[in-house]
Parts: sequence; structure tokens; C-alpha cells
Amino acid sequence: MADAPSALPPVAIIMGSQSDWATMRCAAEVLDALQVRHTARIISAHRTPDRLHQFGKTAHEQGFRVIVAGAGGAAHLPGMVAALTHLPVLGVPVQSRALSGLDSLLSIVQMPAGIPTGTLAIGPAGATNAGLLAASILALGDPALAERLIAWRTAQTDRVAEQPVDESA
Ligand code: RP5
Repeated sequence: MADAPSALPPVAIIMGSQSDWATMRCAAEVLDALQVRHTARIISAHRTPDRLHQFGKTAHEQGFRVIVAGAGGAAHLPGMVAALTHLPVLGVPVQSRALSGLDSLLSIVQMPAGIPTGTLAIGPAGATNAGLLAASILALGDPALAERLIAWRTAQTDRVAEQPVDESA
């Protein structure tokens, strides 16, 4: 018997290539820390367009509620998946070798009106924040998750020293 939709992970982390995982795993790690279930898949807008179409058209039926999508270079994956689903899509520009991720950023952020695609920072910081933002969205309807998110942020604040130390000492 198939799992009920509510039993499936609410967050899908998709990426254009295996090479994106080193960045996108930051989203997975922060979701793990917040006990938010997720799945990760490689879906390329260019190399696997049929996989992209199949995923985008069925993501809602599969039980996903937020999609984190990372890609680099001509980073069409976040915008294309946003064109195929009404679910919120959080785009992560992966840092490219040629243009340091500026190409990825501009490819994701400049969407036409009508197909919103959230755009985070280039690289690991963006992936981490995409994970946190996905958790924030889910926390709107999940008080226990909201508490975990608040605790995570409090712990982060508590780790910031008031004075710098000489790290070479
Ligand atoms: C994009 O091309 C991927 O998202 C990746 O960031 C970039 C390079 O892919 P590989 O050549 O490393 O597979 O589609």
C-alpha cells in the first residue's frame, strides 16, 4: 500500500547535477537539524527535461510542500520547476567555475512576473538559508517545528562571542 501523502517528505531538494550536491547538502543538513524530512534528487533542466516535467507536474500530488532547487551556470532548473508547479520554489545559485555564480544568480532571480521563484545567496550560504526558509514556511502550520526553529536560532545567537579572539594564538 502506498504511503499516505502526509507520510512523504514535505521538502524536495532538487539539483541540476551531482556536482551541485556539495552545495545543496547544506540545505539537507539544516533540515536534518530541524527534524524536517526531505528527499534529494538530481533533475537537470537541460539534460533530463522529461524528468523535470514529470517531477514538476506531480510534485504536489507526491506530497511535497516546498521545493528547494539548486543549479549553476545557465541555472534554469528553479524557474522551470516553478513554471510547472504552484508549490513554493526556493532557488539556490550554485557557484560556477566560469563566472563565480553570478551567471547562476541572474539566471534564477530574473523571472518574469507571474512565476515567482525565491532566490537565495550564491553557494552554501544560500543552500543553508533555503533549508531554513523551507522550515519557516512549514512552521506556519506546525507549532512544534516553529519551536525547533526558534531554538535553532537562539543557539546560533548564543554561539556569537561578544569579543573577538586571536585565532592564531
Ligand atoms: C548545471 O550545470 C548544474 O546545475 C551544475 O551546476 C552545472 C555543471 O554541471 P556538471 O557539468 O558539473 O554536471 O546544469
